[in-house]
Amino acid sequence: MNNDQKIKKVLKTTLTDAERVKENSNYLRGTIVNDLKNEITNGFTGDNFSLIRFHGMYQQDDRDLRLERHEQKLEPRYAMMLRCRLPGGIIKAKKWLKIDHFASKYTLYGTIRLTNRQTFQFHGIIKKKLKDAHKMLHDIELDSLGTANDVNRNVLCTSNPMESIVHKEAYKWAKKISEFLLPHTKAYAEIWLNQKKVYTTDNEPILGKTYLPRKFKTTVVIPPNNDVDLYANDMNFVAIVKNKKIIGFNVLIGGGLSFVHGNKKTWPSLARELGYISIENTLLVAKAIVTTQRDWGNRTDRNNAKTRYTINNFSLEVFKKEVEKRANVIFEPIRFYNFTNRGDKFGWSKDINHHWNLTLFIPNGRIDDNGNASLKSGLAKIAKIHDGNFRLTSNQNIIISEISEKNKNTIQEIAILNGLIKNISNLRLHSMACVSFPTCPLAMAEAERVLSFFITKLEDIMLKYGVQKEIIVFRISGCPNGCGRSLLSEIGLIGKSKGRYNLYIGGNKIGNRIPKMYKENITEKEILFYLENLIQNWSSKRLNQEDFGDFVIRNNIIKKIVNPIADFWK
Ligand code: SRM
Ligand code: SF4
Repeated sequence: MNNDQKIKKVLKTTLTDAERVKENSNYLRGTIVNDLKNEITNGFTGDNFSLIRFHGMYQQDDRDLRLERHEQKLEPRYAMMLRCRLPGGIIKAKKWLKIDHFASKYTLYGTIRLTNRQTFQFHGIIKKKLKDAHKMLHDIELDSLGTANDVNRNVLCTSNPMESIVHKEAYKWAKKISEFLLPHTKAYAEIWLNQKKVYTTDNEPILGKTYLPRKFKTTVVIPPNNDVDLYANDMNFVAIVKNKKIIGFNVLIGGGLSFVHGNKKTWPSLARELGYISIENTLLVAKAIVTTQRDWGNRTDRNNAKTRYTINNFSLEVFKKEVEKRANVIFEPIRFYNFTNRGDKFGWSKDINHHWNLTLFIPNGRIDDNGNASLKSGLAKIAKIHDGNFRLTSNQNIIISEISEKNKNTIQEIAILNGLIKNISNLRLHSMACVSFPTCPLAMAEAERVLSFFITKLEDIMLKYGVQKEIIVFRISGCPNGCGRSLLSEIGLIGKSKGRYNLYIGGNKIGNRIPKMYKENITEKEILFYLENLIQNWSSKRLNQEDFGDFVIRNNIIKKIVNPIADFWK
């Protein structure tokens, strides 16, 4: 072996710094407690910056204020984003009032942000108020454990209340899997909830001392509604239902949407089929998949560490065999399943118990009171009189569920008065953007704050060509991490730099096709120019109500991505 080869070998086997941080953290404690007492800075120091993520918080600073504060020789305006754990997105309306109150009183922005993983985030909690935030969550039986960093994240579950018997069961599984895969460390309770230190009982039977190589995402989904966008997730349980009961799951693994601009060793991938398992094997199989990824995942390069890369390194067959061995379960052939839709069903519907459900569109999931609407006050007013639940959807929307007949009209009135029910185009209802500026440190271009601008322009274009009633799944992400799931949209933008994006087209309605780059690094004006041409073309030449994404592929405007590893960069 020559020197070059030796160096390459050493580099290859050098663990990332993230691994050292986990290893040295004493089960995620680090010196967070000391930083909480440190009044010199509003931030966390050294490894603690990364360790607080395991407890569900990210240190951020307001990027709109960065330059100004730098010029004034001030520390950036550090504050934390805190993400709650809410498997399946269900929360009692009465508990919502506490969340609403906390956001108003103790956060810099005064808003609540619904995420596209069925939970909510507070932005702008200063360090001094963090313990109050955790105490408040604890009082309403919630926590933020395992909502960030290298663990299993908030578990998604189909939020459609119409099929509630099966939904109830699926929700139970989402909760069970979430709890089963949680970190066991007592650090969270010790640090945030003042519980006694019990070092000796720390043990991580599933995640291990250095946790997972990278983030890990799970869904439980009831076909035919793919509202959770399962193909973007590492591990998915697709319910197989017989006589209104879930009898087992088709298991799909290895989905993920991020890439790095220019780095061809990174690519998005759709989750792939492993096989069918009967319901009693669910946790065994979940554990086997997670521990295989734990042991086989790449810990030397975080850009190649997610499950899809592990599967690519070892092959799906080999990965499957290992899971079978660890779980002592043999996968059966995949049972028939079919997805027909993805978006939320807005408006009123009745569930199987004859209760009413009202699905409300929340632009970007941002719950605030602004010039156009008082979504935050409106939801709080509803929460005050509503005995049932709020269900957060994977599309950043909210379902007021289990409404009694007597409350129906009052809730409808509150919703209308506060701008929660409006006449909204299908395009807007099916749009989504990630948070991006000003809080996201990784943002390259605006997303949430430009979504409405793009939608308004596209609504005009669609009206001009007579397709204003159609649905096009349109999504924006401020960078190629792809949080807005742009790589499962019919038209997707991915930020390159301020005001510039890559334009992707050719995904489909049900979310099992990755779109391909059509134009690179273009301005907002150029995006609208190209989209107007495409929409005009589609409106006049489409066959039988053909969807936009299908049209651009059938007409060879863009090549279909069949195998993302080979096709994404071509
Ligand atoms: Fe995300 C990182 C926001 C869903 C892929 N994501 C971030 C951070 C935490 C930035 C950071 O690391 O400092 C963003 C915080 C912004 C802010 O100010 O709030 C952020 N991601 C979000 C949310 C809030 C977007 C939204 O508008 O809803 C979503 C929170 C979900 C949740 O409740 O857990 C969110 N992120 C996603 C999704 C979509 C999904 O899960 O369905 C993806 C693509 C799917 C996937 O994982 O492949 C996604 N986020 C990423 C990545 C790329 C990870 C990778 O595989 O390489 C990062 C960066 C990282 O982890 O290094 C990231
Ligand atoms: Fe931030 Fe990028 Fe995720 Fe948007 S896609 S929230 S900009 S990390």
